[in-house]
Amino acid sequence: MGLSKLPQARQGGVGEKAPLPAGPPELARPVGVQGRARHDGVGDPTGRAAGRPQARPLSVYRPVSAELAITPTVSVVIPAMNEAANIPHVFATLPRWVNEVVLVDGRSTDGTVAVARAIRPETTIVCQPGFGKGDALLAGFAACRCDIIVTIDGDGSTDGREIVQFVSALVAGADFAKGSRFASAGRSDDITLTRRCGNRLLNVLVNRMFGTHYTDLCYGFNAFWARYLGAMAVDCPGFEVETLMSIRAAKAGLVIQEIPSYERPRLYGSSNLSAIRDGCRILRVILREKIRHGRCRDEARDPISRLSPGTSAIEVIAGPDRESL
Ligand SMILES: Nc1nc2c(ncn2[C@@H]2O[C@H](COP(=O)(O)OP(=O)(O)OP(=O)(O)O)[C@@H](O)[C@H]2O)c(=O)[nH]1
Ligand SMILES: [Mg+2]
Repeated sequence: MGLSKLPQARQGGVGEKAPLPAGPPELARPVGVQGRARHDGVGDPTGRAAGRPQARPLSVYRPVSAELAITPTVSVVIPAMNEAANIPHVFATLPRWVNEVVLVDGRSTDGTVAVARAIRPETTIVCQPGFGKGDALLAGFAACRCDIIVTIDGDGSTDGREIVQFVSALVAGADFAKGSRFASAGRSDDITLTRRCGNRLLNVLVNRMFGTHYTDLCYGFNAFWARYLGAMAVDCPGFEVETLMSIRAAKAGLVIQEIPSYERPRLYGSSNLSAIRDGCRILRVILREKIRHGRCRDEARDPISRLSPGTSAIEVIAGPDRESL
């Protein structure tokens, strides 16, 4: 498994998030007092506890596997353009402990949004403002309210049951969990020979230029702490987005952990990716990032404002009452 040990980033986050539901009620059992006790009586409206230790609210017990329970909340962002036939399969693999699912629709004409809402009414549906997968992810990130953000494709090629491995890596200390079809037990039954070779070349290039150890730059299954959105400062519209995020994560000094992943062929429909066109776009992004010496932590501390300067950033067309969460 490739592991890039880089200095810890100091980059700040994306601001305060509103509280989220803690997942299914049966998973939300308080188990004990967390944090240090207060001795000042603050927070006790009766004043009766003044002078006595005051505990913080109980934390929530959220098991994500037989061996692990976590406190951070998890958003899953799914870019989807005409994936109505695939969305039921994608949703079916999502773990029950995921707090928020954000589906970013790319002006689908096949009823993708209706299918998503019918199967999972609490899904947050975002209408992307522009075009392309990068644009869709940025709009999805802007809608996320959780501590951890996971990105997964909507074509059924990736398995949501692997999310636990990404989240485990993050809670164990990684800043950015990068899915890889070519690390350790990872595999792809989807990628063509041409694209496999192109991907390998791009990996070699990036690893040489930025001192990284990536094995799979162009893969859509990734996870990171939301507080590092500013460090990655996504500002590209297309399929080059994963490469850009990977380079910027490295430039920002994030701790990067690759997670082996299995990619199956997309279930229905056809790919939106063009090997030549998108390969060139990825190459351009790599060169641009090399020329730009500045570290990303100094820029775009508010990446969401890049969406549509001066206007409302995203259009959330359905989802839970955002004020109440
Ligand atoms: N919202 C939105 N989603 C997109 C856009 N382009 C691609 N997607 C989604 O991004 C995911 C990945 O796109 P794919 O077309 O499967 O591309 P790929 O996985 O890189 O290539 P294949 O391996 O050939 O499938 C899918 O869920 C697409 O529906 C877009 O412009 N807008
Ligand atoms: Mg695909």
